[in-house]
Amino acid sequence: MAALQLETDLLAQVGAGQLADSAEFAEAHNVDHQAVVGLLKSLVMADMVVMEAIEHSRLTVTPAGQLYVGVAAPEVQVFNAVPAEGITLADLKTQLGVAGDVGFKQAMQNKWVGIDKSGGEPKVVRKVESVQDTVLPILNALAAGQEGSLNEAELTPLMRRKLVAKEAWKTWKVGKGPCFALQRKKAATELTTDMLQSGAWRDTTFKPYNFDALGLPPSGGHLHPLLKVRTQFRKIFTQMGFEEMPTNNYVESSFWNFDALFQPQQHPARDAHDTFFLTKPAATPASNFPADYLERVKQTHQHGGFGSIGYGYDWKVAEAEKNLLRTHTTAVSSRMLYRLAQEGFHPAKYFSIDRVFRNEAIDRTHLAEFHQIEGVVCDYGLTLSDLIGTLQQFFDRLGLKKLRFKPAFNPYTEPSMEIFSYSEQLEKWIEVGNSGMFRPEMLRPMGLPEGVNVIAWGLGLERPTMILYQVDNIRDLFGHKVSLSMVRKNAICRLGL
Ligand code: FB9
Repeated sequence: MAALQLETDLLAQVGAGQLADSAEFAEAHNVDHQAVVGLLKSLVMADMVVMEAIEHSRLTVTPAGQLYVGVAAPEVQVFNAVPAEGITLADLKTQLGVAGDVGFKQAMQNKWVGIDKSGGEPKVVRKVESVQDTVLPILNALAAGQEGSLNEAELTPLMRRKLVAKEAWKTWKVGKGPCFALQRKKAATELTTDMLQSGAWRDTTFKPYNFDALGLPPSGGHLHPLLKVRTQFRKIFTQMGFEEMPTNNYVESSFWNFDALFQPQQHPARDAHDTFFLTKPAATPASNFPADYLERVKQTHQHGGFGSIGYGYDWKVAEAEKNLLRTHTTAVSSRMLYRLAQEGFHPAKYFSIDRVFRNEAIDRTHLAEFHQIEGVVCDYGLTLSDLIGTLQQFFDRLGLKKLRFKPAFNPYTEPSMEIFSYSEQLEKWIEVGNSGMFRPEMLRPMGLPEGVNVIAWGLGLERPTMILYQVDNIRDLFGHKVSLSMVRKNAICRLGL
């Protein structure tokens, strides 16, 4: 039946004061009761009618109880299935299925059966001669809709056994509302100049503003949590006077990624087990590297200098030419420090936050790529305490007040320290990064003046993001398994706030 016709009939009945029960109206018009309720709600919104709830409830046999209607109560089925010599519980359950399970517990409770352990295997045996099925008549009566003949005492235990349940629902008595009319006047949704000029606005019904309406959610972009945390880290670095390094080159040469950092060519990190080497373009011709600087790097690796004995191995330019996916943004720091030396040294503070790639085992917190955050401070006479002080400044802004340092080793820093902090959120000490003083074997060949020291530290972007956004597995944060709704709905980043 057309909605409008239904509305007209409904308003006519209300007008005649005869809409005592919305269910009867739905039945009479052969429409679903929910449709009538929907219509009523919109008429209430227009103040045309008022609705008064009529509570209904009835007891029905649950789907679990349906199994026994017209058969026998499960406990009776069990009793009947127990032969004089007894039966194992397993056989009973095989024989009766669900009824066996449910019935056995109840039959035990009714002390109709018991367990006889005297023989080998425990047997279910009868403990009474006969039983009377007081449950089946109730289930049958209910299934037949004869609820009236039953009393609470009989029903409560079956409700507790979830064989019977109370079903409650509402229908509505409908009366005239303050703006009742037999026809719904199309409520105007806007005040137009014509209405104003003609004065028609005076007897126009306007659709009431629904100030609770949420309206369309503002569409717009959504930042991935990693990018929100990155923004916070950027803010912290810029607040501390750091300048961001250009990191827009995932592909790097071994020269800037390893050799410039005084990382020896036979270092384990330099083989394909740890590093993604490129096949095309496989190499960066050495002519792309500053020749004099390349020679100094070679000499330093082979013979040392600047107080170092070097590694004493045969340094190969071919190894340095190999292209790879950068394993750390420290490769960018080496380029920046070389440029700083070439342009004429001045104290500087740099930072980088971008992707790095490591051919490592993937687990809950590690992928083959992650975002490295790095801070570098270069100046005359910098010491380890400057590094520790700077780290306290930096992590303090992350809300990590208490730091501990553990001696560590990096090929390009000496001394090196792993950084640990007490996370109030996780209530434990966690590793929050690594740091050190860049080696003179790295800095001097670049041309950085004697006396200039460079302190640096690094951490990941993924771990803080996982902790802040309670993401347990890194695959749910980064990669093809990420749910877009997580990106759409993730909260503001409160790091350092
Ligand atoms: O980020 C790490 N942990 C971390 C950082 C912040 C944080 O904040 C919480 C909100 C409160 C929580 C945790 N780590 C470094 C520690 C571990 O997660 C570690 O298991 C994984 N590390 C990555 C490398 O994994 C192979 C994190 C990544 C890392 C480690 C070292 C460096 C950079 C990134 C470095 C460096 C460095 C050293 C000297 C000079 C220059 C750079």
